[in-house]
Amino acid sequence: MNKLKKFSFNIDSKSVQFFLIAIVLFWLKTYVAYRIEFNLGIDNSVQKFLLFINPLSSAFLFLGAALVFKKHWGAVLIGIQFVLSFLLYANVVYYRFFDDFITWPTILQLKVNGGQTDSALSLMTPYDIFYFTDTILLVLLLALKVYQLKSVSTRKIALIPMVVAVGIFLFNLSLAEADRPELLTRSFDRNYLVKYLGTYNFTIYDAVQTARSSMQRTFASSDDVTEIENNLKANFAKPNADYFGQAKGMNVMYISLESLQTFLIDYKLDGQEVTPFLNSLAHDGKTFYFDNFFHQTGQGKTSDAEFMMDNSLFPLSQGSVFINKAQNTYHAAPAILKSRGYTSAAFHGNYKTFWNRNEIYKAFGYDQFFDATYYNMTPENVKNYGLKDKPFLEESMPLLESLPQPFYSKMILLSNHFPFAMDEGDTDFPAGDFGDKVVNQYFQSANYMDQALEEFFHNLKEAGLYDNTIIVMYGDHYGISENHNSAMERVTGEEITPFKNAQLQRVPLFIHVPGVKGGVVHKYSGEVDVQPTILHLLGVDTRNYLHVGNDILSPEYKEVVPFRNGDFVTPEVTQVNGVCYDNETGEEIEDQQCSSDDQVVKEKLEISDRIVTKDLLRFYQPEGYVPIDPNDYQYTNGTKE
Ligand code: GP9
Ligand code: MN
Repeated sequence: MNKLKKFSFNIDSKSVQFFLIAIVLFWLKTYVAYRIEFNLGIDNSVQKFLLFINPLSSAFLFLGAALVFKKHWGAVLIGIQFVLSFLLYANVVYYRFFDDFITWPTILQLKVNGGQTDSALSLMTPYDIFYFTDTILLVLLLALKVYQLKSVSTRKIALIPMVVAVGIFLFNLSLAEADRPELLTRSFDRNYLVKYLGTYNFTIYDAVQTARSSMQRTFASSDDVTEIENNLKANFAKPNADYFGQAKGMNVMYISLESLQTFLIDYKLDGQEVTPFLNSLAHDGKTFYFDNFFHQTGQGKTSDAEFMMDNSLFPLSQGSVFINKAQNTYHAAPAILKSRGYTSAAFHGNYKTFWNRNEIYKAFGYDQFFDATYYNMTPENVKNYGLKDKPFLEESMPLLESLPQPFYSKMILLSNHFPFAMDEGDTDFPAGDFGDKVVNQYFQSANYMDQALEEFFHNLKEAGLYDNTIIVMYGDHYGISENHNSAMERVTGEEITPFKNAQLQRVPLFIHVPGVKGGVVHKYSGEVDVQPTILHLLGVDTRNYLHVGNDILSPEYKEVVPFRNGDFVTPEVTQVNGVCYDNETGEEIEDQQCSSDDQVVKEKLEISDRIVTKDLLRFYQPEGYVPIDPNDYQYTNGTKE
């Protein structure tokens, strides 16, 4: 009780007033900046509310810290206020140019590049003084002696604003997590983190992530590479002589089929095929269709799949490799092909910061990134995460045609994304009737995607691109999670056991190579294997690259497919959570093969993790590879108004 008294009586009311004025000014200023400077895509009232309260916890936390400096707390508070204002303003200016928030890696890089003072100046206006008015006002209040602050008698007084700050922050975070689950673990997008947690908290979060990531790489050296190199070379599957170089000089186009699982291929709902176009490719004998192909993604979902397609390395077991390891050195397909005369481009109807694509694409060597700013993002064209597949693919055609050939490109589709809701008029396909809205809608949105693809293929043929382009289409990850197992039991007519669930992680893979006979390939394979398969078709030997996947078409390809969580499948057995199942019966078995495959899988994942977390490719120069410099790339849309 005595202590409490001390708290309440030893700070005079004038000081409390001054402190609260500082808090309110800082709070409102930050909120105004959020509203007028940043395009945060606020789409519901929870998000509106979160945006309004999120500067408040930072205000209490940082400004409250000034009270630790008993005598000079007023001056310290103004100092802190100024530093925070400067941080906010730096973000405002940076955003005006880059449509993005500042991150620690970019600040550190700025030091290396010497910064761009001229262009920064051109982004400032005299009105920007607004961002410092609160600091100026506080200085005036003290200088003109409107407030004469007394020193606080105990440092412990600072605990009060700290507790308030933590309270508000936890409230804020719980609302944010409810609106956007796994916000911090998956982290998705800087825009989201700022929208939900605010710029100041984002800077702290980013600092922790950056520090963790750079610690992991600090103790690595070129010695770490030798063992890995030996292992990967010993396990290398040499190219198939029948296919090697068959597509030499051709364009490459990947199409990421959002959330498409293999069970939909040839599936009929009420007698109607859900994906008639893809089904026709699966059976045309001209396209390679892989019916035992599995996704190997972790929390980074779409971006993890992209990571594997470009790098033939596994994504991280936790968090997103796109976000946490964007500063690494990579030997990605766009960079490998660059020295062979290829131009590369990524196409996606969402904004470039999502999954930190605009940063990591630089490390992969993508020349161009056509993000949402290049498309007509009208309300009727947009659903869920971005542009619907039909307008996306249509509007991509002229952009694609503008690329110098040969090109390496990827189209990342979006419409078939959880929760698979469609706008009226976009589908006349029947919904399922399985007692689960998400599952029911899945058939409609997959059918929409299938139609979009058929139109796109038609346009590619019209444009003369079809005959000189390898087209690779893959389901990026599952669409229907285990939460929907009871509806899935009705869809598949089988009980979804852990074994069955693993089998459901099949996603379709199609590879069309002009002039090469295709057919159904039953080999058990995964996303990490696609890159060497395609590079070999293009006549690029991948023997000297530190890539963990192998060419699926090689006669030496070994059919053991690791999942990111350490489970795996082979043509004979499936291991889930350490339990081995016989593929034919689905029954648990004690199997010698399972334990030796388990070793292979663990080793493969471990090697990949070492390469990625320790950033080992920076110590390794594959023979014939011309390194690229990420700093040479920038994805700002010059044509944007
Ligand atoms: C967002 C899109 C969807 O840009 O790629 O991401 P997901 O949630 O599937 O990872
Ligand atoms: Mn996805």
